[in-house]
Amino acid sequence: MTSNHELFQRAQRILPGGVDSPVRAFKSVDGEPFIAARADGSYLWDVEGKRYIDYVGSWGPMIAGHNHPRVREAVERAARDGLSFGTPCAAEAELAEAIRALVPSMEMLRFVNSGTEATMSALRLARGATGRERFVKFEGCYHGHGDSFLVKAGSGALTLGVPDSPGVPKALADLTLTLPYNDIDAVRRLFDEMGKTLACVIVEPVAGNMNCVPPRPGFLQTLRDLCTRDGALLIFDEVMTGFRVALGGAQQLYGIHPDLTTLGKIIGGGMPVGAYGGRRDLMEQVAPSGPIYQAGTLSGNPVAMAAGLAMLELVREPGFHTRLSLKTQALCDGLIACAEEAGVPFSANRAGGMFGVFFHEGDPSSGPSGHLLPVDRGEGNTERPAAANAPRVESFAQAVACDRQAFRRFFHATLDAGVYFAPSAFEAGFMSMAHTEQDIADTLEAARKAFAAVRG
Ligand code: KE4
Repeated sequence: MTSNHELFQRAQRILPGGVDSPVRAFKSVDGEPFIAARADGSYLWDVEGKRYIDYVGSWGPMIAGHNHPRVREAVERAARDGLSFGTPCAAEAELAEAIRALVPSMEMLRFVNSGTEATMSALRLARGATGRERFVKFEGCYHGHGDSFLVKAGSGALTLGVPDSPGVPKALADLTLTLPYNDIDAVRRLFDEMGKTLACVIVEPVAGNMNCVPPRPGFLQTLRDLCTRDGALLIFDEVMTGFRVALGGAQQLYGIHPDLTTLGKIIGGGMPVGAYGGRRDLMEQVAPSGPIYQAGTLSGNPVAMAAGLAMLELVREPGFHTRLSLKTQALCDGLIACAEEAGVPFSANRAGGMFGVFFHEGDPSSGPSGHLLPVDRGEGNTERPAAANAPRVESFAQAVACDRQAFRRFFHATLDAGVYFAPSAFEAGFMSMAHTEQDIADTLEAARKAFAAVRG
């Protein structure tokens, strides 16, 4: 039997870092990744046959559990008719209509092959439609690896961008303005100064790439109001939150109507699919109906569309998101209780089927706390959390200040016990409908021991 280590060694000789996406390499938690051999339901198995309860779920798509029979059978059926046509196929409009039914702000949309393509295209559309070049993103938010997004806050008063990766042209980075997430005053100041020069604001409506950080009350509405006032477009990047924090995504959960939305992950059911869409007057400016160019060989691939259609059927089932939220709540409340028992300063944020765990420096007497986001009771009837459950972590600066070494120890202790959390203190976790009460009980048993290891 080939070992995880041998296969990773082989991969490192031909793939940069041995991976096709950096976070998979375990660089921020040390150690080597396991090599997955198969997945089913809430579990992954590595090549050595070890089973893991999986809270990464392929970084979001596996909300119904891995290898769901209805998705797999849809893929098998579609594949029998051919893998790719390069012509229109009926499933594209079918899936687009299914998405619009759940996300009505997407009056018209275009399929691409990843979240990165979706955000790159939405930004080009915003720039083309407004004739403006500058745009705003938020520190700690990730919108894929398009050049304009690999930019961090500059030191300048105008928050001019600084490339966050070699290869990103300074001239392009200068057009990206970066603000602190959840900082309403900073947004107001920037808009007062240059709102009428902005093409758009792009935001993760629940941040999932600085760990899980929910929007402060009023943050998203302020973005909406100021974009409307100054003629900038509001882009909700719902690649992660779409169909995960609520059936209609964060825009349904928080009642905000963006001009454009980007999607990915869940809408492909595990196959490579992204989408961008929104106001019809904007989308009709995309080629070939308009001059703003965007294209893709495998966009709208029939097999991927079939997977997406099957997945949306599953998430539309009555009570899906209520049940998913309750699973996430059981996990987070249990982790908070285990941390309290061990005297580890800890907090957890959650939103529907996504969550984040934070290890705090310093005095355990500060105790753990949790942040309850509105729990969607279905039909958008969300129960607002009591003010007492204010989030412990609601900014990038607070997330960065957390104890990464403690997270590393927790991550490896739970991994050794067969529980796979995201291999980074700055990633969100993902619950699936396949996770059972027993899975959560087993996870909490492993966590109880892991918190003891963190305490040392
Ligand atoms: P992809 O190009 O990876 O399909 O999507 C990019 C993207 C865009 N917007 C948001 C809000 C995202 O979270 C992502 C991708 N998410 C990461 C997880 N943090 C994907 C995992 C990875 O990079 O390997």
